[in-house]
Amino acid sequence: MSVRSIVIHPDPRLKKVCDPVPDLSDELHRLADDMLETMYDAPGIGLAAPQVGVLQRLIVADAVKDPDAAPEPMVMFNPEVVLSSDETNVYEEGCLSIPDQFAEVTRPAEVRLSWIDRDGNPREAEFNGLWATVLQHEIDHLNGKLFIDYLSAMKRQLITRKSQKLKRERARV
Ligand code: K1U
Ligand code: ZN
Repeated sequence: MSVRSIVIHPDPRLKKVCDPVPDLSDELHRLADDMLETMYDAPGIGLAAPQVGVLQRLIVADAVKDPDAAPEPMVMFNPEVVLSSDETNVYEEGCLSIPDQFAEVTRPAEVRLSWIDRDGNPREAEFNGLWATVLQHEIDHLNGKLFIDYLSAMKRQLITRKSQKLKRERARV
């Protein structure tokens, strides 16, 4: 397993609609393992394949908040929202592709997802709380959407400029 480098906004790869994953392969399993390692290393609670430069529909997440609790790594190939609640939740979101920037985003409080698991089995389950927020944020990444796309044009521009500056500074060192 290895830690991959994370694509920083603005970058055209973060605006692309990703392709469905065909049959699972050793290469895709390796990518999933690398993404989990990259997420835990960051540290983060989710990661989508385009954030490591791969334009395929794969996400990983672990939204267990308690640092003393056992980790719950989740790997989802071709995840889809099949049902969303009318009830909403507001959460201050961050993004590993937009370091140090946070903003409140309103999303459905509960979602039912379908996906293909690590073993190639089709799965469906409901998620709420932080899990629902993170998984929707990650699925948005697969559709070329970032959390700043929910903000006003002015806030989005401000955050984009800050991220651009940070990206330039990182490229210099
Ligand atoms: O997709 C990503 O960029 C990862 C992102 C997921 C996310 C966080 C919060 C709300 C929605 C989606 C992150 O993990 S940002 C880092 C973060 O939130 C965090 C890091 C360490 C401990 C706890 C949270
Ligand atoms: Zn993100």
